[in-house]
Amino acid sequence: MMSVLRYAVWVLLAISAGVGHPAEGGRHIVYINHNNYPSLLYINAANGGRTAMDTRADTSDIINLILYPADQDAKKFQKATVVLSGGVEGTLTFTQDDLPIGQTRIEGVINKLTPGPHGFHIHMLGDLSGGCVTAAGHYNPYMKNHGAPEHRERHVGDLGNIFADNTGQAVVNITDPLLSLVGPRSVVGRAVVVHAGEDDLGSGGNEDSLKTGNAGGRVGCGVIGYA
Ligand SMILES: *[C@@H]1O[C@H](CO)[C@@H](O)[C@H](O)[C@H]1NC(C)=O
Ligand SMILES: [Cu+2]
Ligand SMILES: [Zn+2]
Repeated sequence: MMSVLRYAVWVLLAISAGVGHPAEGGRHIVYINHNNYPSLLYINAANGGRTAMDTRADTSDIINLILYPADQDAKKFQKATVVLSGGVEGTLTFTQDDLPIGQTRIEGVINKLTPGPHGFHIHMLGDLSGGCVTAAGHYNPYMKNHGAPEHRERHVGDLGNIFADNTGQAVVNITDPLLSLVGPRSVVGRAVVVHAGEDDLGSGGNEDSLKTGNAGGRVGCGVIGYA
């Protein structure tokens, strides 16, 4: 059984090996997330196989099933980094302290921006072979409209705006409940994109506002990778 759990399998359900709670040896966590009723099912082998359910705020519309073997180091999946290029300069760090569904923090500094607000998103692809444009559209696994990060109707990749000061520097320190570094909605391998203009957060009153936020061209991008 344990050797089977060592391999990640991606089907309709994602079974992700590699994150564990060594201090609680023998415990496996099965995370089931279904139709806005996410739940955490603990199967505790060390406790005679007793199970417990827990629910947390989440807006997923698909089923996530993640099995965590107890003997691997979760810390491998808790940090990611992005080096931005394509006009702007900067490095961002992603941290998710409470895998697999805890919030993710993005911290860093971006330079060489024009002063003012800039749309800031995760785009679907990590393909920057044609520049930032080949990162494709906003990462939107649940097929929602574009919106503000605090809205329920939003793309997973919608992180609002960052704000550059008069020197062109933006300090980023965003905590987002929907971003994850593991599981079916992981952003690892996808791209951060910084836009030339302000994201209207879906309130622009036109069709593009509900797709892109009318944030304009792409002035910087980088691929998110585990760190
Ligand atoms: C980001 O904000 C958090 C919470 O306010 C704080 O603990 C952290 O130190 C901040 N990070 C940076 C790089 O300023
Ligand atoms: Cu974007
Ligand atoms: Zn969006």
